[in-house]
This record gives sequence, C-alpha cells and structure tokens, in this order.
Amino acid sequence: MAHYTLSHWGLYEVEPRTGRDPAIAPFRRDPDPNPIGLYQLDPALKRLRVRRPAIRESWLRDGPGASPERRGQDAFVEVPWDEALDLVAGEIARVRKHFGNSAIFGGSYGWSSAGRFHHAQSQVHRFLNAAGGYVRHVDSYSLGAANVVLPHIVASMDELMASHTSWEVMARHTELFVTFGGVPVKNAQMNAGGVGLHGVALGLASMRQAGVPFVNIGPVRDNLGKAGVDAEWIACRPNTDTAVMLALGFVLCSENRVDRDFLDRCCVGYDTFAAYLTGAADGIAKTPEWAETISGVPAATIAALARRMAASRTMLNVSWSMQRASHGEQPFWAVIALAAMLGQIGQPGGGFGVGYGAANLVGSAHARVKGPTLSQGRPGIPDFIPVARIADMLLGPGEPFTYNGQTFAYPDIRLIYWAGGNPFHHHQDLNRLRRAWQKPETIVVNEQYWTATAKRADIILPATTTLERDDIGSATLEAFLVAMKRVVPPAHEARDDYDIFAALADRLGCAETFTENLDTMGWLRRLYDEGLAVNHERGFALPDFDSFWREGLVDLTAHDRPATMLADFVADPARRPLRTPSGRIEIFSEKIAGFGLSDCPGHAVWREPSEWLGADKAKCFPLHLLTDQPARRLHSQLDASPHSRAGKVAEREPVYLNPADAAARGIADGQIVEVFNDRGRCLAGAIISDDIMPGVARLSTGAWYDPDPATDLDRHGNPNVLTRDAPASSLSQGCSAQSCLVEIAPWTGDVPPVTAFDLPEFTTR
Ligand SMILES: Nc1nc2c(c(=O)[nH]1)N[C@H]1C(S)=C(S)[C@@H](COP(=O)(O)OP(=O)(O)OC[C@H]3O[C@@H](n4cnc5c(=O)[nH]c(N)nc54)[C@H](O)[C@@H]3O)O[C@H]1N2
Ligand SMILES: Nc1nc2c(c(=O)[nH]1)N[C@H]1C(S)=C(S)[C@@H](COP(=O)(O)OP(=O)(O)OC[C@H]3O[C@@H](n4cnc5c(=O)[nH]c(N)nc54)[C@H](O)[C@@H]3O)O[C@H]1N2
Ligand SMILES: [Mo]
Repeated sequence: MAHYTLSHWGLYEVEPRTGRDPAIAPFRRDPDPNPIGLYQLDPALKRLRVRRPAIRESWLRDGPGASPERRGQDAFVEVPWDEALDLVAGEIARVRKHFGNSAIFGGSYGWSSAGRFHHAQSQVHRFLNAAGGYVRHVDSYSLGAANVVLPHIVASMDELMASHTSWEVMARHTELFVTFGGVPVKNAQMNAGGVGLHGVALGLASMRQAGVPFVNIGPVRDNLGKAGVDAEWIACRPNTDTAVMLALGFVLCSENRVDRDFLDRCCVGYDTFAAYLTGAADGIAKTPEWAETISGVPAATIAALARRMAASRTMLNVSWSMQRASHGEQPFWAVIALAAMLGQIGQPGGGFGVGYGAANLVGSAHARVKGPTLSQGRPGIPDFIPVARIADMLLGPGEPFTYNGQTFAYPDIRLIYWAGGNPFHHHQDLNRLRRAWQKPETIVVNEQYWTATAKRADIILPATTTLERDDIGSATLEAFLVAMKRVVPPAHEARDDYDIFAALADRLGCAETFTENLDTMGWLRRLYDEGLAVNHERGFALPDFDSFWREGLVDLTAHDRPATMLADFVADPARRPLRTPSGRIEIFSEKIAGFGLSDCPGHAVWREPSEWLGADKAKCFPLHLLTDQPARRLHSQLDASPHSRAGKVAEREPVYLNPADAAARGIADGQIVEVFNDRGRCLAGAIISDDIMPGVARLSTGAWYDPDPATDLDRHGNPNVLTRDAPASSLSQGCSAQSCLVEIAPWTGDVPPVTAFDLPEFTTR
C-alpha cells in the first residue's frame, strides 16, 4: 500500500528503505510537483534539530527576567524533560497568579507544519485557553489590511479566496487578464495545509493556449512567467498601483464607459467615488497625466488600457503583496471599484481576483470539503492585538491602539509562549524587535530547529516534525484528504506539541479540558468523524475513518466544480445580498467613513505611502526594496536545505538589481553588496537583471537572521533588518512589510562567514 505525506509545499510518496531513512518522491499524479519538500529529511536540516529541552544559561541561574539583553547571546544548558516541563508550568502559574492571564502572550503566529491535528498554533491556543486564557492575535501577516477592509466592501477574504473564478472558466471566457503584481507561480507552490495537485502553472498555460492576452503591471517582469506566458509588462513604481487604478477609473468615467446598470443594481456609493475621480470633490482630477507623475506609467498607456478593458471581457487581479504595504487597503478597494465600473463582476471570465498566484487554492475548482479542525477552546480573556503589532505591544504596555473603528489598549506582557512560528523571520525592523523582545520575563518556544527565534528563547522545547507523527492532511480547495502516517521516529528527544501541552496541562490541573482523555489516534478519529456529517450534507460521501486510514488518500476530484466569483449575488442581489451593511458592493462605505480615519476614508483614495520613490527620504535611500516570498523555501523553513542554498550568491541571499542601478554603483553580478537604510543593514549577493525596473531592488524573505553581535550587520541577507515596523493604516493595523527605501553599495570589507546555520553554544550548569 502506498504511503503518503503532505506538506504546505506538496503531497509526496514515501518509499521505505532498509537501513536508512525512507525516500521521499513526488506524488505521481501531481502535474507540477515541487522540489522543496524532497529535502525534508536532508542531513543539512537534521544537524540543526533541537535535540533536548534547553534553558538559557542566565535565566536558569538567575531566574525569570535575568539579563534579557543576552537573549541570542547566552549559551544553553540542556536539561531533562521533566525539569523543563516543571519550569514552564511553574512560570505559567507564577505569571498567572501575580499578573493575570492577560500577561501571557500566546498569539504565536506562524505557518508551522501541515497536518490539521498537530497544527502548532491551534495546540498552543487550546492549551493556553485550558489554562485560563492568553492574549491572542487577530488577522495574519499575509492579509492584514485585506482581512479588515474587505468585509466592509464585499465579503471576507476567506470567502473570496475560496470562490475565485476558476482557471478553466477564464481560459474559456476571459479576453484580457490585467494583473497588478503578476501571477507569481513561485508562490503558488504553496497552500496553507498542503497542496495536492499544483494547478496554477497549468491554469496559466491553458489561458495562454486559448490566446488570452496578459498585462502585468508592476516593478517586476518575471512574476508572471514559468508557464511561458508572454505578458505585456507595464513597469510601475512600487506602491503606486492605486494611482494607476484611479486613473483607469477616471478614463472610464470621463468617457462614459461605465456600466450604470451594474452600479445601480449591485453597488452603492459610485457617485461619491466618481466625484473624487473627476476632482469635483477635492480639486484634483485623477487623470492619466496625474497618475504618470506618481507611478511612472505613461499617461497614454493608461488611457489605452482603460479603453481596452472596457471593450473586452476583463479579469483584474491584485497580488497580496500590494496590501502588505502602507495604505494597503487602497489597491484592493480600488480594483474592486474598477471592476464594478466595468460591470463584469459575476460574469464568467470577468470581474476581479484578489490573489491569483498567491497560493495554489486561488482559482482552484476542487470541492470545498470541510477538513478536520481542532477546537481552540473558549477564549479565557478578551485581550488581543492585530498580529503585526507585537513590538508596539511589548514596547508600549497600556498604550491605546485603534482597530476596525474601535480603540483598545496594549496589555502588559510578562510571558511569551511561541509554537510553530518564527518572529525573527517574519517581523519587520528586527533591530526594534530585539529591543522589544527584552520586555518579557520569560520566553518559551517549542521548535524543531535552532532558528533565530529558538536561539532567542529562555526555554526551548524540542518538537517533532510532521514526518515524525500521525496526522490528517487537508486544505481549502485541494484535491485530497491525506492520511499522514508517521514516516520516521522522533529525532533525539523531540516530542509532539500535543504531548508537550498535555504534560504541561497535567501540571497545571487542566489536563482533562485540554486532552478530553484522548490520545493522538483518538483525536484523529474524532476530528475526521466530526467532518463526515457536514460533508455528507454538502454531497460529499467520504469513507469511514478506518478505510481512509488504510487507503491513505481520499480523492475529491470527482466533486470538482468550476466557479465564477459572485455569480449568485449578481444574478439576484435582492434575494442573495452580500454581508456588507447595504447588502451590495460598497464603492463608498458609510461605516468606514464614519470611523473618521484620515489614512482610510470612505472610498478608495491615493495617499502617499510612508516610503516610496517619490518621498524626500528617497534622496538618501534611492532604491525601493521589495521583500517578496522566496522561491526555494517557505518563509524561513528549510533555508538550510541544499535546494535553498543552491539559490544563494556567495552564501548570501540574492538581491536583484537593474543593470542601470548596478552600473551607477559599480556593482558586478555575483558580488557581495551591503543593503542598508536608517534602520539596519545586511549583506546580500547581487544578481543583475532587466526583469526588474530601474530604482527597484528585490531581496526575498527567509534567509536565517544572522546579526554580527558587535555591529548588528546581518551577514546573510534577511530583509527584515531593513523593513519598517508600521501599520498599513489605523483601520487594519495590518503588516506593511513590502515597502521600504534602501541604498546598496559594493561590500569592500572583509567578508564575514555566515553563522546562521551554526548551533548555539551549550554549557553545563
Ligand atoms: N519583509 C517581509 N516579511 C514578511 C513577509 C513579507 O512579505 N516581507 N511576509 C509575511 C508573511 S505573509 C508571513 S505568512 C510570515 C511567515 O512567518 P512564519 O510563519 O513565522 O515563518 P516560517 O518560517 O514558516 O516559521 C514557521 C516555524 O515553525 C516551525 N515549525 C514547523 N512545524 C512545527 C511544529 O509542528 N511544531 C512547532 N513547535 N514548530 C514548528 C518551523 O521550524 C519554523 O521555524 O512572514 C511575514 N514576513
Ligand atoms: N515559494 C513560496 N511561496 C509562498 C510563500 C513562500 O514563503 N515561499 N509564502 C506564502 C504566503 S504565507 C503568502 S502570504 C503568499 C504571498 O503572496 P504575495 O503577497 O502575492 O507574494 P510576494 O512574493 O510578496 O509578492 C508577489 C509579487 O508582488 C510584487 N510586488 C511587490 N510590491 C508591489 C507593488 O507595490 N506593486 C506591484 N504591482 N507589485 C508588487 C513582487 O515583485 C512579487 O513578485 O505567498 C505564499 N507562497
Ligand atoms: Mo503569509
């Protein structure tokens, strides 16, 4: 019987071999399998495993709060499991007693591994709720601005993501595909929870075969490619897409190319928006000439594109990156307003997409099966933060923050518990985070590997990987449910997060609430069975648990159903209203206008980003750095693998530069350079390419953070030493990681070795 395992980056077949680790092979039915996961058992990763529970030396000697500035520099003392568990349970009990549960931050953001039961975030949340509650987070780094603004305008991001018009529908009906930020196939290698069949490159290829023309607007040419798509590239300064969208709208409006009937039937607020476009509202007409001065896109190009869009069945797309930015709500709102003006929303092949290419699910026609989910329990306390405001929280206890029209206050955190995420990968302005990270008295991290975050913990508990435990694999709009049977035994002394939390819950007297007296197999059976009834109702007959576990896969492709986004609503808006206040698409939102926020008024607007090529600051730091997702790994995961390291230049993360910018700075291809601004600096390896527009550079995320303790210079190329730690707006407080200004220079000093993949120092007590 074949044996499978699922990861965020793909489904793989496992072949046992005698005397050594099993082989991991691509799933034979995957038309476009992904190499990243083939390296999951690579020796280069194994070397970096956390072997035993370990305690930071100063903390162990002097107790909670000891020398917090030495986090990341102290040596570790390895201790037996029971001692480590007693220390962690004792700390939770102490903090809870003296400061209350609102002093415990358990938001613990991160992707962790696939597998729905051992989902580390759900596990830590469920455990901390059983222990009385914790400060949680809302939204994600992926979609902070979109998650907050879209429900006011059209529908939740989750709903939209799972209902995008399918590739086959676009291949048949779309006459023009216009995308801001490309359709980056490198990103569609992933889906949160796991990919069964990689479909995005194929989807693009089918559209190309059908002759659909592509227009790619943005600073990078090659984020639409791989499938051999021959796109027209309109180079546009980063973070200025909204201005171009408004000018496209201006042309439609002033040339009477808007679909009045659609706007009257399905939308509210167009007239207010139109008054802004024409300048009647603020004296500035959003003409193509106006947009050209901001974006660098020639006015004639904008005007011609608007006319072409109105004359064709047009699909408009925006990448998620665009809302991970200062005023990130605006391009999403503007593209929806633009699609509404064209009147093709709900028509096959027309309308808008919010993230084709961001993940495998967007545009998938697979069924919406209810997968197993572990309940996180009842929140013990109401306290929360918007996810990307962690450093603000730690640096400003008691300070107010606004979120979605209301005002809250930051809690005073004494203990952090993290499982399944890497904040020293994912957060912005890491030098600032390092200062904020000194605030708590105790930081506990469950990890598999000695990541930058693990090295900055007080207590680190070794966790198993998906390959070391039994689980169920399932993800939104994917083709398979997967029985993920254990492939190898746990490495060293690693334990499942579930077992770690069960042991802590036992010490804290809440074991029954947490475990409900079930072991892992008991839980897998329960979670699978819970889904059965709902799935039967939806018309999906699934096998019983034992057959599923025996067979290894449930194939859902017989239930594939090509979709057209919002078709039901558009067919009958009165009987099938949206969940917005008006029940319609809100081009103007009274609700948001009522919040009175100058950085997010009642309709899409152009507001200058905090850092962009038009800012004064660009005189000192004249390059706009994009920090996109890495092609050869998932965030920081598997960065030590040969696959990820093969993409590096002189062992550093590559930074892409236009030939003109490289020449102006005397930078040669393959040379080590320093990327810097007023927040930080790092080394990177230059790649010179005319796939990136002049004035722009690109350094992907995920190189393991490697600061020189004496100078703070990151030796490896982690862009988060450069990014700005500021919210998208006061509406969403969303992550704005994409945008920052930098300068780049050849590195003339000695080249320091990369130490990110070294183990920390160990000592004895
Ligand atoms: N500059 C910049 N920064 C960004 C972004 C950007 O565009 N630009 N993008 C942001 C986005 S969208 C995201 S989603 C974040 C991603 O940020 P993260 O999700 O934090 O990044 P990962 O590297 O996936 O971290 C997951 C960690 O969980 C660990 N892990 C895996 N499985 C398990 C498990 O079963 N148990 C335990 N205990 N641990 C486990 C892994 O070893 C790894 O260290 O980064 C954000 N940061
Ligand atoms: N291989 C791989 N795939 C991934 C991930 C990964 O770590 N590795 N992470 C996953 C996660 S968690 C997420 S949230 C998604 C994120 O999906 P996205 O947010 O879409 O991904 P990014 O790679 O950040 O950006 C996509 C493209 O947008 C372009 N871009 C950046 N700024 C601008 C701008 O201002 N205007 C325009 N027009 N274009 C711009 C960039 O050049 C980049 O090519 O990706 C997922 N897919
Ligand atoms: Mo993300």
